[in-house]
Amino acid sequence: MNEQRTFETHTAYVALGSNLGRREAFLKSAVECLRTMGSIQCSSVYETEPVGYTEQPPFLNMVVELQTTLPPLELLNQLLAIEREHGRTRDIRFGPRTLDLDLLLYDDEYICLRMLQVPHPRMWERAFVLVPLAELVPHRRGLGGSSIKSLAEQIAREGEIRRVGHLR
Ligand code: PH2
Ligand code: MG
Ligand code: MG
Repeated sequence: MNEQRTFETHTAYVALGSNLGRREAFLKSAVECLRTMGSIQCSSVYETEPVGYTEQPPFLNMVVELQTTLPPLELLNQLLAIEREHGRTRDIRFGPRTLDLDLLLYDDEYICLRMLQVPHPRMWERAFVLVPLAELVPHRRGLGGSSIKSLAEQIAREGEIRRVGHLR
């Protein structure tokens, strides 16, 4: 992995989630922050049942495609800074949060560092990630060589993920 800044643009996919407070406002504000880092394209927004730690409110989730010149670790640091600016605290693992920004994919790179793993190791089992991601890159190959679209269809269960529209 080359951590030097170049003028090349890279394509990154970022998952956004919120389940505390003004969820939609947090997503909107985070999207505006991402827009300052490059050009973006947004999936729809979905309301999703909590996965993992289930004693918490439902989430709003979406995915953003970002064209950026930032190398992966700089991008990660920016994402963590945006989370902090939106009142994110880290109490319960997988627990409620005002804003979660997870780097899913960065070009076709594999990154395996203590603080950053790309592709995101849990993305393949999460409908709240794969369904919005499939809107942006349905034909991209994912785990086991299957398309993101077919992986999303395999795990999306009715009632657990519901499209609520686009951010305006
Ligand atoms: N994030 C988690 C844990 N569980 N469930 C849903 N539905 N959406 C999330 O974004 C989410 C979750 C940890 O990051
Ligand atoms: Mg997360
Ligand atoms: Mg996170």
